[in-house]
Amino acid sequence: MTATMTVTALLTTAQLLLVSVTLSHGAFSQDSPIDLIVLNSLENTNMTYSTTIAYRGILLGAMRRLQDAPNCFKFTTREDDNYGPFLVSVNGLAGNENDRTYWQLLAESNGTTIIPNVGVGCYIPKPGERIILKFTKY
Ligand code: B12
Ligand SMILES: *[C@@H]1O[C@H](CO)[C@@H](O)[C@H](O)[C@H]1NC(C)=O
Ligand SMILES: *[C@@H]1O[C@H](CO)[C@@H](O)[C@H](O)[C@H]1NC(C)=O
Repeated sequence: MTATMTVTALLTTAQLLLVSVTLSHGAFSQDSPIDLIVLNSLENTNMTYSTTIAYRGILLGAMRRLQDAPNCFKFTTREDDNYGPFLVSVNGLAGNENDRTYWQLLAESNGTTIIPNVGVGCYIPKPGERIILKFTKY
C-alpha cells in the first residue's frame, strides 16, 4: 500500500517535471527544413542547398550539417575575438581585402530581404526563412 503510494507520488513528480520543462521550453521541437542559397553577385551564378535547422538553432549549425552531408557545399570561417566566426570562403571562393569582396549574410522571407546585424555564429534563422550567402563588394 505505502509502496504503491510512493511509486504514484514519484511518478506524479516526474510527470510534473516533464510538464514544467515542456512549458518553459516549448514542445520538444524537431529540426525544420531550411534553404541556403549561395549567390555570386559578381558572376551571376547561384546554387540552392537544403538542410535542417534545430529549434532556435544558429545558422552555423545548419551550415556544418550541410558541409558534413554528401554534397558540394564547403565553407571556412575565421574566429574574431569580438564577434565570433567570420565567413571567409564558400565553395572555395574567398573574399579578400584587395578586391574588397566578402560573403554577405542575407535572410529572405515573405518576399522581404533583411541584412542580419550579426554573423553566422549568432544568427538564428526563423522558420521558413531562406538564407542567402552573397559574394559581393563593399
Ligand atoms: C568594416 C566592417 C565590415 C567589413 C570588414 C572588412 C574590412 N576589411 O573592412 C565587411 C563589409 C566585410 C563586414 C562584413 C560584415 N559585418 Co561588419 N563591420 C564593419 C565595421 C563597420 C568596422 C570594423 C572595423 O574595421 N573595425 C576596426 C578594426 C581595426 O578592428 P578589427 O577587429 O580588425 O575589425 C575586423 C572585424 O570587425 C571584422 N568584422 C567585420 N564585420 C564582422 C562581422 C562578423 C560577424 C565578424 C565575425 C567579424 C567582422 O572585420 C574587421 C576587419 O578585419 C563594424 C562596426 C564598427 N563600427 O565597428 C561592423 C560590424 C563588426 N559588422 C557586423 C556585421 C553583422 C557584419 C556582417 C555579418 C553583415 C552581414 N549581414 O553580412 C558581415 C560579415 C559576414 C561574414 N562574411 O561573416 C556587426 C557585428 C555585430 C555582431 N555582434 O555580430 C558590426 C558590429 C556592425 C553592426 N551591424 O552592428 N563588416
Ligand atoms: C539563379 O540562377 C537562375 C539561372 O540559373 C536565375 O534564373 C535566377 O534568377 C537566379 N536567382 C537569383 C536569386 O539570382
Ligand atoms: C511571414 O508571413 C507569415 C504569414 O503571414 C507570418 O506568420 C510570418 O511571421 C512572416 N515572417 C516574417 C519573418 O515576417
